[in-house]
Amino acid sequence: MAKERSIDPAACEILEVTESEGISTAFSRAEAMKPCPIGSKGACCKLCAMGPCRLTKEGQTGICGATIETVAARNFARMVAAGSSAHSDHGRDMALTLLAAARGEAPDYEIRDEKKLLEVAQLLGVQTQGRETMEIAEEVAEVALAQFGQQQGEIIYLQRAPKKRQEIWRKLGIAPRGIDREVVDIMHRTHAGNDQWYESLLMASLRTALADGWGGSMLSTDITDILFGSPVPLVARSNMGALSEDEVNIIVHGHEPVLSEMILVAVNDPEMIEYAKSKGAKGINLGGICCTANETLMRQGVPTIGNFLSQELAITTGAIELMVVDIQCIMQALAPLSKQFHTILVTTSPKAHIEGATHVEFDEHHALEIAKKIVKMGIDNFANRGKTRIPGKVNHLIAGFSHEYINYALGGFYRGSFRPLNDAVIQGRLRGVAGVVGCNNARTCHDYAHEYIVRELIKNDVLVVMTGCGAIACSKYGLLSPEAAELAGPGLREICEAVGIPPVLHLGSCVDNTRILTVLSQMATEGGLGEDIADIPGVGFAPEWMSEKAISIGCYFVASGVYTIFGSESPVGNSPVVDRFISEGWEERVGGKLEFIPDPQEAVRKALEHIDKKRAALGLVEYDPTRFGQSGDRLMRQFIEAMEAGLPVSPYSAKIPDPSKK
Ligand code: MSK
Repeated sequence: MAKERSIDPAACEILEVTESEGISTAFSRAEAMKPCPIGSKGACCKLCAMGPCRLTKEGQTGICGATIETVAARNFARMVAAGSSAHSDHGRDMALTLLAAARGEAPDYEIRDEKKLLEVAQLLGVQTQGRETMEIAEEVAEVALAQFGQQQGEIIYLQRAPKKRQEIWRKLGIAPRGIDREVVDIMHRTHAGNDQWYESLLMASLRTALADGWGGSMLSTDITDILFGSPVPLVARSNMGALSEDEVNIIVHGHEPVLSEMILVAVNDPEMIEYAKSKGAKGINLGGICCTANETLMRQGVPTIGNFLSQELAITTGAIELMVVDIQCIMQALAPLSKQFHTILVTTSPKAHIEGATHVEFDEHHALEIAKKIVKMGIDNFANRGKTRIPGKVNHLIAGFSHEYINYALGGFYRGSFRPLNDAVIQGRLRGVAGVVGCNNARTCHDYAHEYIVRELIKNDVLVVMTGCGAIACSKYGLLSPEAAELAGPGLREICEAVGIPPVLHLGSCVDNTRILTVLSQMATEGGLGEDIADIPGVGFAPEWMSEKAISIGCYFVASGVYTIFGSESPVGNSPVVDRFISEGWEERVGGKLEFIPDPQEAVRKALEHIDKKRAALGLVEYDPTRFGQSGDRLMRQFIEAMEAGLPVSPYSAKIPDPSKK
């Protein structure tokens, strides 16, 4: 049974325990409760107290007369608004932290990437010459925050998109005016008795999603890099085998690195380590779950213990003293589950309380002090640890790519900028590019679709970039390691060997999908692949999506011109008209389309067909893998040797972090 629920051997091992001991998990609950067939396909309207109206019969309307098209489109639009608000509010909190740091009110934070600060300042129109770093940082934060409340005009970052793309947005009237404004616009227009034309609702949804992708989320990524450093590739570990039998295990889970970076500082404090030893532990071991894992993984090499569906399983190992969470993707079930073990669950965000958890409110003005208090709680709990069952499964990956690093790596080893990447596509060495992102979903086999799709794409010479829980999934199967080049098609393998990169690049957390937008934008402006993102032979995937954030992400990719494929059934499936509009209708207008394809094989087939169609439209040579695959390179060897030795070295940066953290 466990093997049908997950392809992750560590997860399967723990699922056997939960099944035999009757411990409730998302896996068992999904089995016990089938999804509502009306709500899951967008046919239930509960926007007013005359309903809920369930439109299950041909031609049926709600009490107010709303058609199935209106109901499905309104439900979809509200998913976009909720997803956009979550990611963008995360971006706002990053900007507020930058502001506090710049004003000297959050002394535990600093500017770790000054170069990025200056780049962002220039993009935001902030004067840099003759000014102190903190003065620039303060104005960058203020300008960023003003983007949220802006009422008119356009958000600044739209200018990062290719000119042709910007014109499309303006012509269609979907260039976002302000980040918060677009979210409120959707909530207003979906109130009973307002916008009741599915086309209008769905085009407005694209504008809101753009405010997230090219606004709140993009600001979040940039400001996070400024505060905590832009990622540089490093070798790290993945899966539950990275938990320690003899150290205090502390897990960070959620999304905002404002918390997790301070917890990391606290666990490395010599006083804390000594304190842990005084309690009988050999030290303190930090691990991550979900996107907080991605944040600390890509910048600091902190191991990822698992993705969304691993959060309960990690506690079931009995080896976690304390799990500290902030925002998003945290299951309420963690609170009762942690009581069955010795784990202390600590919530920290005023926006994310969970009944039964211990709440220690985080405040960036006293960040380290609070982080130490939380770590101490974990250490004190070590004495309560009972029987553990840590699965001995661990994989290595290279994390921490960014558009800046891709640019640098290709430039450093080749001849500059994105030219080599574009040339590889033009010559057919790469058939195309793909972004595979998103969550896990207990309605599908854990990690299966991620692993299958990515393996097939690289086999077909498609370079893959990944974020979020999808990236964590594929790291567990070795796909983010240089050795995975052996699974790649001959052209992609040749590039991996020459440049020293894996065929699947880790680009960060789910908020960092904006890095993919920037990569695509730079490819489009580099030349040779058309003038717009929609011209590039590329696709987007969210094979195991579950969150409203994923819907917003999918929509901003579509609005940017990308063919985007989601797994599972369509959430607007009960309205064929709306389902067709988000595919064909959007494609006619913005060049990108959204399709829900539950079968991963069919999804890959359609993706490759699309890539080939785009190649043909550009007049590129037909993809022919037999022309490539004759090279090798020493850099690849170095990576493999480093990983075989279990060293967290980064041949890129020549930085050798503390070996005790291996
Ligand atoms: S954590 S939104 S389950 S990717 Fe970003 Fe993972 Fe999806 Fe949450």
